[in-house]
Formats: sequence, structure tokens, C-alpha cells
Amino acid sequence: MHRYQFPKNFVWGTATSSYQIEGGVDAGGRGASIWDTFARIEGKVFNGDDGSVACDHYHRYEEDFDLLGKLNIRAYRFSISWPRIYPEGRGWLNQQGLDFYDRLVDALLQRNIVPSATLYHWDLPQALEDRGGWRNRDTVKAFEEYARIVASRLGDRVKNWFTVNEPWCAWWLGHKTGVHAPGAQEAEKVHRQVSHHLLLAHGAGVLALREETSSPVRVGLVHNCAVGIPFTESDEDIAESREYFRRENAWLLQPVLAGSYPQDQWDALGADAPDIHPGDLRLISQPCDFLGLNLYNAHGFVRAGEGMRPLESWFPRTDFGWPVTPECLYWAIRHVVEIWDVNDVIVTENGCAYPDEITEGLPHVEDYARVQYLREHLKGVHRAISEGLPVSGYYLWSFLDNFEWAEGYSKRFGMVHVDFESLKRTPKLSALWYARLISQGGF
Ligand code: IFM
Repeated sequence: MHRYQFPKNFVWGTATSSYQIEGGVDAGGRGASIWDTFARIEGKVFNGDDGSVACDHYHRYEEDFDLLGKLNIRAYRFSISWPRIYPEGRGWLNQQGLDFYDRLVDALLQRNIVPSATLYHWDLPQALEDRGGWRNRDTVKAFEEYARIVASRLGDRVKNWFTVNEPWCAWWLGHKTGVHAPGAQEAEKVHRQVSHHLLLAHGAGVLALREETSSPVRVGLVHNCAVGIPFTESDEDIAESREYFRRENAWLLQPVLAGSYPQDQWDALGADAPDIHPGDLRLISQPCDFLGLNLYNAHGFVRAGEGMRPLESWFPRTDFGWPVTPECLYWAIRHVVEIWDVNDVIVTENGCAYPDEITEGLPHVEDYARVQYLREHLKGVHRAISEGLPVSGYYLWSFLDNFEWAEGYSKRFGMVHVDFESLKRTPKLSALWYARLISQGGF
């Protein structure tokens, strides 16, 4: 039997985001976010669900963190709700919002759980959207003000910071296809401008975090990458899969990691390329401490000379319809390191949705499919480490079943089941499996 043992200092964590779990949307002086508005529009979110209660984590974080402690979780990645801090987007600073995250960070530290904070996980203050949102360059300035305040308040205790979570989703799903808030379907020029402003916000966030914290902090972007698995491990298939990775991720990663937009893609846009100011790319490409990768599946398999091949309709998939392709983590880590020379990768999200149900008389939800998914994906992380690739942590998505954006509460990603009527939490077998893995440093 092969044992997958991880380095002693490997960070084992789990992740959530504010709008997906907090609820308490009218509590503590919080302002509206674009997701409050979007979820009210008929037909935008499955079943008419919204995040007004979610897991009610806003009121239950102490007991939730007790549970995290019992599950041996060493690091917790959460996001800060921008409209709790600046309910009107700019100007009036809501002390109650800052106090909430102060208490939340202290509650984690009391349990020896390392807090890692994301500044932007899609809940833009509605007040900023009313002034153009990410289409408007002023939103970058507002983000910088918000980042400075949060950094100066929490930076003495929070040492790991993620600037923007998955800019691709905020840009493409929010402004191109419109399936996420604010639900826009913009012209090419406008949505490319949105992507540029999100990258600028990342750069401004890095600067703010470094300038406002008295002791060193670790800072990076979180990118949901597109990957194709080489069909075989021949040099030709690997080279084609690497080129697929470069092409698919370059629009967002090359500015951050190499200080330029990919010339071929820029030229193809012509007059629709975004307007950029002198110094923008320098701000965007400031050196970071790591790159966060969120990854759930590959697009498929890549064959030399054939490119990406579509998967069969009967290929094994999760409840979300995403194919189960465990090698995706290994290839994403390897490609990003080989192409852009990244010196530390953190897997900031990985997990799966399955229709987990409580069975009368059983203390846990039996989610063998998730255990199998995690085990197979972690083998890829282990392979990367054993080949000397720099990977320092893994955050399972997600701690709790939660509000899965346009899918509402219909897709369960948690290692802990949440009954959305009673709000009762019930650990799934995957949580016990993960707790054991953490205590043993491997499986
Ligand atoms: O729930 C989301 C999360 O907010 C961002 N990454 C993907 C997850 C699953 O869809």
C-alpha cells in the first residue's frame, strides 16, 4: 500500500466566503451588496434563494470555530464583506463591521487556527455598482481605501492575505455572460475594462497590505485556472497541454506574473483592448508571496496536434456537472510553475458538490464520493511536492454547505452538512477523513 505523506509544515485548511455563509445582511450596519440585489431579480438564482440567512455564520461563528477546532483544521480562509466595512462604498466607515472581523479573527486565534483573509470574494457594495462598479476606475481607488483600513485593523494578527478571489468569475460571469451579479452582458471593450480594473485592484491591494501592516504579511491573488490534462505523458502531449494552459490563463496571469498582457490576445482585441494608464502594469505585477489556485476539474484531455478533445456525455461528473479529473491539480501546479516561474503555489480551493443527505439514525452524512474525490486529487498535490514543485498548502472548499451563487442552496460543497431549515450542522464522513489526514500528515 502506498502512503501519501506530506511535509510537516504543509498548511491544511478549509475555505468559505462572506456572502455564501454569513447571512445577517441587515445586521451590524452592513450595506447592500450586488449579490443582495441580483438575488432579488426573478429567475437569476435557483429557487429564488439568497444569502440573507445562509448559514447564519454571522451569529454562530463561535460554535462554527469550535467545530473547526474539533476537525483539526489548522488554517481557515474567509472573506471580508466589503459592504460591512463601507456600507456606502466610500466615505462612511462602519466600525461595527470592523469590530465583527476583529472578533472573528480573535476567535480563530484562540483556537489556534491561522486566519487567512480574502479582501474581495464578489460582494461589491451596491453603492459602488450604482456608480459604475468595476467598469469605473474609481472603484479601484475605493478598493484601495477599503484594503488599507482592513489591513491596518487586522494586519497585526492576519498574516496571510488574498486580494481578489477568481477575477475571471467577477469579470466573465458578472459582465460577459451575466450569470453572476451584477448580471451584465457588456460589449467587449467594457468587460475587458472590468478585467483590467480587477487586476488593478489586486495590485492596489498588495500595495495597501504591505504599507499598512507593521510586521510582514504574505499576499497573493487567487486564480481559478483552466487546465487540460495531457492525454499521455509524452513530451508532445505535455507541451500541447502547457500551451493550452498558457493561452487560457494568460489574460489574467501574465499581467500579474510577468507585467504584460499577452501580445497575441491584445492585438486580436484591436480597439476593444482596455484603456490602460502608465504605471498600471507595474502596479499589477508587484512581486507577490504566492499564487493561489482554485481548481475543481480539468476541461478535458489534450493530444498533440489535436488540442482539447470534448469529453463524452457519460464521463463521470459531480452534482455540478463538472468532470472528475483528479490529475488536474498536478498539471495546473506544474504548468504555472514552468510557464511563469511561480515560487509558491497554494491550492486555495478544491472540492466537489454531491447531493449529500442526512440518514435517520446515522451520526454523519455518508459522502464516500467526496472522500474518493479528495483522496484522488490530493495524490496530484503529493506528486507535485515529491517532484520538487513548490506547493505549500491546501484549502478544502468548503467548510460548510453554503449559498452556491446562481445555484442557490441546491449544490452542497461542504464537509459539514447544513440543514437550511434548522441550520443544524452535521459533519460528513469527508470531514472525519480530512481531520484524520491532518492529524497524520497524510493518508
Ligand atoms: O463556491 C464557489 C466559490 O465561491 C468560488 N470558487 C468556486 C466555488 C464552487 O463553485
